[in-house]
Amino acid sequence: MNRRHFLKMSAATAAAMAVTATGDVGGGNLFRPATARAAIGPETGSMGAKEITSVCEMCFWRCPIVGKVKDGKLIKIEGNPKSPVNGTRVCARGNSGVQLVYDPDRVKTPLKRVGARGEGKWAKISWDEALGEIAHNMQQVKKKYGPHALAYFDHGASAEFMRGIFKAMGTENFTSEPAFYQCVGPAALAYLNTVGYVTTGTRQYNDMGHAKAMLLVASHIGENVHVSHVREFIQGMSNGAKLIVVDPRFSAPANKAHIYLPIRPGTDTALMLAWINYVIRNNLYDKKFVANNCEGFDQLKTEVKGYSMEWAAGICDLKIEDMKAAILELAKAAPNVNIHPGRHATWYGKGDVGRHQSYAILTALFGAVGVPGGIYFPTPVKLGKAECPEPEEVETAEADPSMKEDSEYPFSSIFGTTTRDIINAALTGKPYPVKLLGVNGVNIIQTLPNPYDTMKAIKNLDFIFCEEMMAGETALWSDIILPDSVYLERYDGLYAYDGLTPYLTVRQPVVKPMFDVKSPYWIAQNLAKKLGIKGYTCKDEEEFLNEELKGAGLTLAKLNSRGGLVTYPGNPYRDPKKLKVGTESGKIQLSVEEFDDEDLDAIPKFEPTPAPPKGYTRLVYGRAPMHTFSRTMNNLWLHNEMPENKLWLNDKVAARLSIKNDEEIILENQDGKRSNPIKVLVTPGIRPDTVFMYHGFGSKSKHLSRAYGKGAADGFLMPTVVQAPFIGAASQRTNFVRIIKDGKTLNIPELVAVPNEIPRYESKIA
Ligand SMILES: Nc1nc2c(c(=O)[nH]1)N[C@H]1C(S)=C(S)[C@@H](COP(=O)(O)OP(=O)(O)OC[C@H]3O[C@@H](n4cnc5c(=O)[nH]c(N)nc54)[C@H](O)[C@@H]3O)O[C@H]1N2
Ligand SMILES: Nc1nc2c(c(=O)[nH]1)N[C@H]1C(S)=C(S)[C@@H](COP(=O)(O)OP(=O)(O)OC[C@H]3O[C@@H](n4cnc5c(=O)[nH]c(N)nc54)[C@H](O)[C@@H]3O)O[C@H]1N2
Ligand code: SF4
Ligand SMILES: [Mo]
Repeated sequence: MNRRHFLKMSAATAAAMAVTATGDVGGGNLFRPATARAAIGPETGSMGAKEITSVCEMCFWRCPIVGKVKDGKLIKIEGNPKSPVNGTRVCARGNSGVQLVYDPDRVKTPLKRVGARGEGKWAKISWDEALGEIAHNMQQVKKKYGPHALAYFDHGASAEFMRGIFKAMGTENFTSEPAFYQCVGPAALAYLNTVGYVTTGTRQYNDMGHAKAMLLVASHIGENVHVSHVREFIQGMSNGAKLIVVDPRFSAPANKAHIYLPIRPGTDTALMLAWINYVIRNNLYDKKFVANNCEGFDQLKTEVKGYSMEWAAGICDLKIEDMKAAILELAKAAPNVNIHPGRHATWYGKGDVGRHQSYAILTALFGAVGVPGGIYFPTPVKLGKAECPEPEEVETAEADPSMKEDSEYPFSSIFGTTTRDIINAALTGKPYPVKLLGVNGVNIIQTLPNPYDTMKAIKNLDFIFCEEMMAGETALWSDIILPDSVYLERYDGLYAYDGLTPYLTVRQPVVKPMFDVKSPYWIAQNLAKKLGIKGYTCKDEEEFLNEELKGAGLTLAKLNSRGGLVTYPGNPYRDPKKLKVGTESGKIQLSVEEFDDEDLDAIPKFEPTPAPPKGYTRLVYGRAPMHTFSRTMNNLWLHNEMPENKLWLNDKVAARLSIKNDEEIILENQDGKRSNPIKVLVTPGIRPDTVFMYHGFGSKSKHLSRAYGKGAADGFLMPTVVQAPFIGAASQRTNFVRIIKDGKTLNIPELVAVPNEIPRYESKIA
C-alpha cells in the first residue's frame, strides 16, 4: 500500500467521515432564508422577557440555548433546559453572545478597500456594488487562469452556502481548513483507519461520565471548554474515576489528577509505545476482545518490543514508578477506561498521526470500544431531505491538473484541498496559480501557522474577499468585506447531535439583524444571481426546515412547541462478541497496512521532534476558558474577564534570568521574529524547557478597539511548519523562543538535559 492506493481508498472512507466527522465543520444541511423572521419559539416569559430557543455559535460545540428578549433587545442567554447534559448551563462565552450582537466594532455595511492590503482603510459601498465586484473578479480570474485559480477557506455554520458558489464555479480548492488541517486532521486519519470511525466528530464520542479511569494526553479540559464535554468529565470524576494527565504544563485537569506526568514535549508517542509494550508483556490486555475484534496483534507485539519503560523514562523525562503506576490504574479500570482521543492534533507534523494511532491501539487493547466509559458509537438522527437545490456542481476543467491528485497529501477527502497546498500555490504559482480567495468564518492570519507566508500569498492574489462580523486581521487584508449577521440574528437550519443522548434542535433568530448586515444565505443567493448560477432557490426557511423535519416526523411549530429540542434513544454501546467496525475488514486494525509508506508506519514508531536550539525554549499554547481563538477578543464581558494573555515561565528559569512575575518582555523566535510585549506568569507549573501562552490574543487590527495590541499572538512566532504525512496538516509546536527584556536578549538556560536520541533544531539563521 502507498499514497496512490490510499487516494483511491480515501473516496470510500470519505463517505464514513461524512456521517460522523462534522467536527468543527459546519454541521449538516444548513439553511438561512432571506425573508421571514417570524417563526420564533414559545413565549414562556420570565420577568416579561420573551424566551426564544436557538443554538450557540460562540464556539462550534453549538450548545442549545434560550435567548431572553425584552423590548426587542437581547438581555440574557441561558442553556435550553431541555438540553441533555447541559441543562440551563452555558459557558462564559455562550453567555456573552449578548455582547457580540451589540459590539460597536461590528462590520456594519459592505466595505471596499481604499488603502494597501493589510492597512485597514475602507470605503462604504452598497450590497449591489460589493456583490457585483466579487462576481466580476471571480469571472475574470476564472477566464484568465481557469477555475482552479479560485479558492475558498471556510469554517463554521455561516460558510456552507458560499462554498456551493465556489463549487459551481468549477474549483475543488476549498478547504474547511482550521477545523481539520489545523485541528483534528491527524486524529481523524488515525482513528478512522484503526477503529473505523472518527471519534472527534460533532461530539467527542468518549464516555468520560461512565469511566473508572481516564487518560488525558494534553486535552486540557476545563480550559478547553465545551459544556457537555466538561460536564461528562466532572461526572466521571464525581463517580470516583482515577485521572492520569500527561502535560508539560500543570493544566486545569492536571490539578485534579491522581497521577500527573509532566512529560518532555514532543515525546508522548514514546510513552504510549512503552505502555503498549508493557500492557502486552504483562498480559494486561483484554485477550478475548483482541482475538475477536482486532487484526495485527502479532505484528504489534513484535514491533513494540524494543520500547521499554526505562528507555521511555529517559526520553520523556518522567519517573518510571509514576509511569508504571499510571498504566496499572488504567489497566485496572479496563474495559471502562477512557483513553481520551484528544481534539487539537496538529502539534509536531511528523508523528501526529502515529501518536493518535497509539491512543486508539491502547483503547483497543483494553477492550474499551463500544462499552461504558470507553469510546462509543455515534447514533445518527434521521432527517428528511428538503428540495432546495444547491447550485449545480460543474465539472472541473480538464486542462488544470488537480491539486488533490498531484498532492503529496492524498487524504483530503471531503475536507477539500490541503490548506498549505493552496497557500503554496498562491505563493509559487505551482502546480498552477491561485489568484482569488474567499474567506468565511476563519481568521486565516491568526489561524494558519506562518502568517508571513499567508500575507505574502495574499499579496500575490488578484482579489480577496471575506464574509465577517468583526474587522480582525483577515478583514484588514481583504479587498471587499461582506458583513454577516450574527448567529443570534439568523436561521442556520437543523442541528442533529449523535452523542450518548441524540437530539435535534434548530438555530433561529433571537433578535432582528442590526445595521446593514445580511444572512449568509441571502449573500450566497444574491451572488449566485450575479454570476448566473442556478440554485439556492428556496422561497422561505419554514418550508425548507419543515421538509427536513418531515423525516423526523416533526414540523418547526411542533419542534418549538416541544421547547425547540427533542431527544432520541441512543445506541452507543455494542456487544464485544459481535463488534463490526467501519474499517475495510470490519476489524479494529492494530496495524494499518495502508499507512505502510516511506514516512508513515503501519504501527507507529517514535519519531523525535527536534529539541530547542541552545538558548531557546519550546513555545506551546492552549485555550483560555473564557475565549474562543481570536473571535471573542473584542467581546466586552470576555475582554473584562481576560484582556491579555501571559507567558507561563518556569520559576527556576525566571530566577536565573532575574524575571519577576508580571514583568513585561518580548519574545524572539529562532528566525528573529518578535512578539508584542507580553507579561510573564512565573510558575513552577511548567517545565523549564517549555513556555506556554493562551492563543487568540495580540490582535493586529485597530478596528477591534478593545482587543488591539493586547497580549501576544502565538502564530506570529511560528514560521517553521512541518506537515503531517498523507494529510498535510501543519505543525504548531515546532518553534522556539528566547526572551528580550529591557532591550537585552536573554538566552534560556538549559536546566533539563536532552538525550542524544533527540536531535536539535538547526536554525537557518546564525
Ligand atoms: N475555551 C475554549 N475552549 C475550546 C476552544 C476555544 O477556543 N476556547 N477551542 C476548541 C477546539 S477547536 C479545540 S481543537 C480544543 C483544543 O483543546 P485540546 O484538544 O485539549 O488541545 P491540546 O493541544 O490537546 O491541549 C493543550 C495542552 O497541550 C499541552 N502540551 C503542549 N505540548 C505538549 C506535548 O508535546 N505533549 C503533551 N502531552 N502536552 C502538550 C499544553 O501545555 C496544553 O495544556 O479546544 C476546544 N475548546
Ligand atoms: N497559533 C495557533 N493557531 C491555531 C490554533 C492555536 O491554538 N494556535 N488552534 C487551531 C484550531 S484547533 C482551530 S479549530 C482553528 C480555529 O480557527 P478559526 O475558526 O479561524 O478561529 P478564529 O480566530 O475564532 O476566527 C474565526 C473568524 O470567524 C469570524 N466569525 C465568527 N463567527 C462568524 C459567523 O457567524 N460568520 C462569519 N462570516 N464569520 C464569523 C470571527 O470574527 C473570526 O474572525 O485555529 C487553529 N489555529
Ligand atoms: S461551549 Fe460555550 S461557547 Fe461553545 S457552544 Fe457551548 S455555550 Fe456556546
Ligand atoms: Mo480545533
